[in-house]
Amino acid sequence: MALLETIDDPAQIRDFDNEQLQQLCEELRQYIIQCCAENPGHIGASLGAVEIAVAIHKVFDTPRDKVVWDVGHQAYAHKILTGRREAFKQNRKYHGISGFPRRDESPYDSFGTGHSSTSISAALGMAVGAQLEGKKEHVIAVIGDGALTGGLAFEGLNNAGSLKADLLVILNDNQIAIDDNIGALHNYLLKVTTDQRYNRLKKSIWDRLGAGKVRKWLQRMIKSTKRNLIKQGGDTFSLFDALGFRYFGPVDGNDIATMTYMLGRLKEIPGPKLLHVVTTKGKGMPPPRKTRPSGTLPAPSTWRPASAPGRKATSPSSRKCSAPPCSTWRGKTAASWASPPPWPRAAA
Ligand SMILES: Cc1ncc(C[n+]2csc(CCOP(=O)(O)OP(=O)(O)O)c2C)c(N)n1
Repeated sequence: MALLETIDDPAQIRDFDNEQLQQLCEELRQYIIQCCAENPGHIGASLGAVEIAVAIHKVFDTPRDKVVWDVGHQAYAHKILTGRREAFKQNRKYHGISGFPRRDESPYDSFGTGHSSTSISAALGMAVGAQLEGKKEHVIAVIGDGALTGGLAFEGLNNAGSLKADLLVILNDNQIAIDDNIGALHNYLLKVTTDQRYNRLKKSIWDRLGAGKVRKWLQRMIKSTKRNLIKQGGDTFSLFDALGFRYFGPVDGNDIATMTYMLGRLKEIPGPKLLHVVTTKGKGMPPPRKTRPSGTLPAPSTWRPASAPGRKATSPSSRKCSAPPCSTWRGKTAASWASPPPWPRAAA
């Protein structure tokens, strides 16, 4: 932890080069894994968002610039970087720090979270407030593809797009929420991230980006060609544009060089913009089991908190074989507990 143990304030990383940032990300991952092994928490979401946190604190002048983490369960790297490295050992413990951002815990936690889908509206309020006070502040909302499906997130997008506020939304797309994501928005994002023509174009654009006027002109031209091509290509990329946002991405959200580069550029662009990043939930951990516990599902009478009397422990080795997703699993368990309806069932 050579680098991490020297950092008590994110201002210390602003001069880091990509190599140092990369090392810092690796150290953060190791530290999160190490601490969560002792003291469990939202490890998967936070491991996936390490580069997002590092890039934000590298590029933006936090805490003057504000970052709002949706739900807040993915913000462990942010907490560790913002003066809570040692305190993180007591994450979620009695008298320890909260597992979510809290305004009374740190000036870097600009919004108290826990509930999902609130970040865009909260960040929008901050951006409009700064504008009214004539302050030059950047406001960033980081929201997952799961939380984006919440109605309040759309209310925020709708509002921000019409107010033309200076707001950056980072959409952290790992294609999973608590369980695998489903629904039309999920299908839409999948279409965006897997569109090969788009990805080829995107790569050629970003590869060409660099200094020099000719290059800049070329970039603009390629960009507008890309947009036109995309628009002609159908409705694939129109959702965020239609809501008044400039859409950028998809880019690799676990690549620190790409992330700092993109955020550095977006910092200069006014108005509402959305950066779509693709990340891997649980990055750095061994691959999760493809299957879920089955057959070991405790009978309802034993499905109680670990400390409750009568609970049966299920050792990891006894958990094997395939089973439905955990939402189905939970639903079925709850249904099995429910009393049969008082009226007679219709004959099938
Ligand atoms: C209002 C509300 N409903 C439900 C939840 C439960 N919840 C916790 S995290 C989460 C979404 C997680 O998915 P995503 O936003 O994709 O983030 P990821 O964990 O994949 O990074 C939800 C719905 C919540 N926190 N608040």
